[in-house]
Amino acid sequence: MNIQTKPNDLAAFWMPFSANRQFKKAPRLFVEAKGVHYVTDNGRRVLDGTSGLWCVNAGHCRPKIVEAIRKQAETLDFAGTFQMGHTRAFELANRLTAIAPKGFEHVFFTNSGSESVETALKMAIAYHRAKGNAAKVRLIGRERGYHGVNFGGTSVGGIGGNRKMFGTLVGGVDHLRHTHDLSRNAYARGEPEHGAELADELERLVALHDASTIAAVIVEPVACSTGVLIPPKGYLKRLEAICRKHDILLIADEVITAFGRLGTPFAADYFDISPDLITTAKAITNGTVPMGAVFVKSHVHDAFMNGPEWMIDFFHGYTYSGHPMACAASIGTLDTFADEGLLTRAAELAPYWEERMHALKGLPHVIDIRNIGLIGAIEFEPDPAQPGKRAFDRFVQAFEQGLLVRQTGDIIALSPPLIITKDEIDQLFDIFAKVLKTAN
Ligand code: PXG
Repeated sequence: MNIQTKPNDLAAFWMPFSANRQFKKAPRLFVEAKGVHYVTDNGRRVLDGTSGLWCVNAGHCRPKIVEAIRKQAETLDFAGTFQMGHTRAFELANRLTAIAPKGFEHVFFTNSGSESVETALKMAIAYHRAKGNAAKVRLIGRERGYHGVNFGGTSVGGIGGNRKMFGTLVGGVDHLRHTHDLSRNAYARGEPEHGAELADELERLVALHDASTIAAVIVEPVACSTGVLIPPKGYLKRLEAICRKHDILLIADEVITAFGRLGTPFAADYFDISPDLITTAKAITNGTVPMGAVFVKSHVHDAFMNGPEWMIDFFHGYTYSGHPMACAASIGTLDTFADEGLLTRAAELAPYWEERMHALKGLPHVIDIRNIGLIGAIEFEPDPAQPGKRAFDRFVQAFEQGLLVRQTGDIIALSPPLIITKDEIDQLFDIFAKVLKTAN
């Protein structure tokens, strides 16, 4: 059959989380990338202020990762991991547990952040059942949380727009209040002062549902997708303590924060908390090959190892769990992180980043600026007639001026590759300040 394709016809691809009609009228297309830059289809260089979608932590097209993927493709293209194995998956699991926070001795592989979340939620419920607490099935998320788009993740997630079209979602889920409070914390640098007491919301939910029915609490240490909500000082430790008190598993969703984004390998290190499960994806392969991983503490893992030895211990997994290409890409990524000290580099850049972020204060319509590690967000006063439009216009204008930023609601988020230099940070903010000064 002779299939005629039109390479520039944009109709067939229904783009995810996109304004398809707007995009297809004025497309923004990349054809190449290197280091901290993309190149558009008409040859313009665009500074990547978002590490792709928060995933290209080591910068684009890095040689060790490219070579690892190329070599793997010609050596072992695919081997499953159900009742069989291949050496790369075990090698990678050991490499990952070596950099994980204390106590995380096991890794369960998935292919995305959404799958890591589903895996962790199912693992939490199954863990309690395996321990004889079969009534501990409820899941607690948080308003404005984002945990991917599958049914479990959408259910524990707390972004109204992501939920409302999809029926009743998964039952037995409740939510903590979010921690965003501009009246007390606007223009905070790093962790805001006020709001640790919001963790006590969990006690309220325990009083309502009883601890004997609650399996797990899932939160992002920093809630990035919803516009970078940084936890108030002491909040996460307080949440952790309440979880411990009631035998509730704490799941830290580190799909964005793991692998150096805050200047420590994991956010659990940064905030000095010790969750039971950590969900990851994105930068685990520097964004090159889809992969996710759930980091699991021994007490959770070991609870599954009580049946007959020949029997499957956890009835869950994906065809591509521990895919050889993803494993190779991740090993190349970890080598690159280690060679260049990238898991802690954000800590060195953070003070400079913070200064440049907060210098945007006072520009038109800006109502808050916040930062942590190599993450930042600028919040705009919404135009009441068109909420979200103000930030969307600034995102489009920044792209036209050679800078990629990420828009959510009336917030612009920034998260450049961890290899960015101070000069490039200057370029980023020079472009963005110009956009903010000229946009209406
Ligand atoms: N958990 C968290 C905390 C995330 O940030 C997911 C789960 C889902 O991961 P996958 O790989 O299934 O997409 C995410 C994803 C943005 C943006 O610009 C954020 C995400 C994805 C795309 C865009 O804020 N986070």
